[in-house]
Amino acid sequence: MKRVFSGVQPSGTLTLGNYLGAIKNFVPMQQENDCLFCIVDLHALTVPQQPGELRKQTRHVAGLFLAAGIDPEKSTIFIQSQVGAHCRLTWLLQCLTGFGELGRMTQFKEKSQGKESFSCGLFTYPTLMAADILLYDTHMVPVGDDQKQHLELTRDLAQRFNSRFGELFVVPEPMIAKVGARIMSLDDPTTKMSKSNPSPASYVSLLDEKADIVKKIKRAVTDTGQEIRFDPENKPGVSNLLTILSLCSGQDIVRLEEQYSGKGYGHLKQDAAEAVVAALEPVQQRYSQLVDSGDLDDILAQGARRANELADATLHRVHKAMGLE
Ligand code: ATP
Ligand code: LTN
Repeated sequence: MKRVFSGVQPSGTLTLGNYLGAIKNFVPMQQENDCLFCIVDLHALTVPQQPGELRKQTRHVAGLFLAAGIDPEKSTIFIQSQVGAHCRLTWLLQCLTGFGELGRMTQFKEKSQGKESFSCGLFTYPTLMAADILLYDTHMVPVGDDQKQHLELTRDLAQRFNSRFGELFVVPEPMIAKVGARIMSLDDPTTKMSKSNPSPASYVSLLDEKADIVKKIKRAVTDTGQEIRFDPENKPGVSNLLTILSLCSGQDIVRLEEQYSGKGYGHLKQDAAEAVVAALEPVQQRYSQLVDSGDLDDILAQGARRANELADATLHRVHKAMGLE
């Protein structure tokens, strides 16, 4: 059995981008793999968070994992801060990471750009992510396209550690979907849809009401011209809607292009909106049943127990290899 690990930050209400680019792809992986899905609250702290909100959003992500189809009987769901080994391995990895390596991370450059001040945590974020992954002997990491560079650093750190201290870490492979790995903002299709975007018109939240979803998609920025064709470079808005429609309806993008030949953007928007509503409806229904039930606490406690066992065993091996024990 292969080990799968992925994390989602409780930094806001999850978006359609998180769902199509990551969480939806977690579900089928549970059949044949040992999966761990983590709510990475320590990562969320790299930018300011309001404590009550963070607590609420952490439960929210756990509830959405379950509502999206992650089965706690098959997979381990846990909260990062409940497993102390993540921080302890982060320090050890930081001592193997070059300052320049972290300075080249595009997510850091984007998130720090134009800010008067930002935390050291924002800078060292990728070493915490590497610790998350390496603690569990992870083979595969399903993520969106934006995490590719962080995964490369994780692989480099695993290899660096192994060559200095002996083969200890599994070198993980990223799993990035061919379609949907980068869902774009609705109001600016040249930037990634992000839950931290201050403009709610830029994203569909997984808990948006039907009328809001329709309104947001109908107002999505499209491109000049009238042709409906998949061409992310020249037609980013239309290509984003085609991607969303394809993933929510299960239809191939090439077939959709044929189907919309000669039709206007209005048709595409209407159909994309309906497909998103239909895709999210079952998730929203399950979420409302789950979030207030006590089951969630039990699932998270059980998840933390298993994660702590696995992570402590790895940390112990790392300590021995590095001369700390
Ligand atoms: P933030 O906006 O707060 O930085 P985020 O939504 O970009 O957060 P995460 O919550 O950590 O980041 O992302 C969880 C998963 O969703 C990751 O695998 C990430 O690659 C994926 N993801 C995030 N945004 C998109 C998107 N627009 N399209 C596809 N996948 C995405
Ligand atoms: N950095 C990721 C979230 C994340 C993650 C992980 C993803 C933290 N730890 C481990 C996969 C594996 C993000 O911002 N999307």
